[in-house]
Amino acid sequence: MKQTWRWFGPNDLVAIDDIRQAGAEGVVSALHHVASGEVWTPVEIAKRQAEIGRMKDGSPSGLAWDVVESLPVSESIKRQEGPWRDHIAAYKQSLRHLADAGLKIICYNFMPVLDWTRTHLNWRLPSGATCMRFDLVDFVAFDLFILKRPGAKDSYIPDVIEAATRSFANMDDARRTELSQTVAFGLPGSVEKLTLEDLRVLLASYDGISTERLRSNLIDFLAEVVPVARDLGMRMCCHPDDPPFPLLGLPRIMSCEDDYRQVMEAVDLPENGITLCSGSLGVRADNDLSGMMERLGDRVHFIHLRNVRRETEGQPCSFHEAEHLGGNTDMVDLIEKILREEARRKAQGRDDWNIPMRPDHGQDILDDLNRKGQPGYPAIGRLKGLAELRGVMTALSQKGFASGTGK
Ligand code: DNO
Repeated sequence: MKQTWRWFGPNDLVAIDDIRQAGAEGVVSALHHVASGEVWTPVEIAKRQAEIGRMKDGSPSGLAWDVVESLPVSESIKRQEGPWRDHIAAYKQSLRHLADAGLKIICYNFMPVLDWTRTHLNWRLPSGATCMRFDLVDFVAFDLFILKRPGAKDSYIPDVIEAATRSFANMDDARRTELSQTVAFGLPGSVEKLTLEDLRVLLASYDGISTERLRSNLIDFLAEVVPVARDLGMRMCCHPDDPPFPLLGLPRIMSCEDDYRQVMEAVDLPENGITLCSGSLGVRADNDLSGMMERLGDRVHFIHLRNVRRETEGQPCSFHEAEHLGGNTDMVDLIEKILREEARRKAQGRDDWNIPMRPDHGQDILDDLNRKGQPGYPAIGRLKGLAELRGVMTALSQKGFASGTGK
């Protein structure tokens, strides 16, 4: 695997110098300042490449922009409403500009309205470290009593509604505001920063859009853009829903193996691929990550390695972000399956055998706790995650797993 690191651009509190010192071999980035539906221009792309290529003192960083995360898909495209055809044309144009600049791997998602969502950004662990958490009860409290979504009560079982009612009654104003901002205002990388009113309007715009309709809109989008990506020698890779179950009455269509299988088969080209995010998919106990890597590995073009600890059973459920080798996903087994896929590609002479991965998220530890950086993306927590993952990768490779000669 090529060890990469997500960088949010010049405003990121983690510098290119830090990324280099963490031992990353490449960078994942996006033009977050360009609105979805607009074209990414060659000038802006080149500017970001130059920023990645230099350290603070002007010396070369030795790092390049390897993966785009994300080239956002507009809400119009997801709903097939308004200027969606223009947005698809703009998407193709951005792909052409990115390909001209040498960028080949494009991550995107098809989650309506909200990208990833949590209820706590700094949840204290017994060690004093903090992590992100999704507490179903608090999320339901947000939905019922802050957002006051019409029909919200029908989405949840009575026990959860009762717990949410109690939880909301016990929250002080500061926690209510924090919860509201955490859920609705967008986390790093999300395209929109929404107010509650924006959120209500956007949710209403999905009235009548069923799961099947959203899936067919995704397939229509891919049928347009994947052939373009293919001609340009690029690979698209869809990020799973996070969390991987429906939220706020919205459909979610990339939450499990069967979702991926349907979309991969509908546009059956190798360039129609997957971002295997172990943290997002790992929230569901019925997602067998290692099995997915074995069965769908051929289409995996980008990997996020992260772990979660489920706190309740079933779906939807509560969970928090665990250490990279802790949590419910057997990370060693998953890495072994990835290394085997890489060995298989190498044997076939494929030039995409070195799959880019990034240590996804990280707990806030040591100086991270004082820096107040981007939620989920601290310097030291991620550095620790990368170091642990690198250790597993190295150990397995040296024992011959990567060449398929291991047990
Ligand atoms: C969260 C991220 C997501 C991801 C997008 C990809 O940490 O993994 O925001 O970047 O969903 O399109």
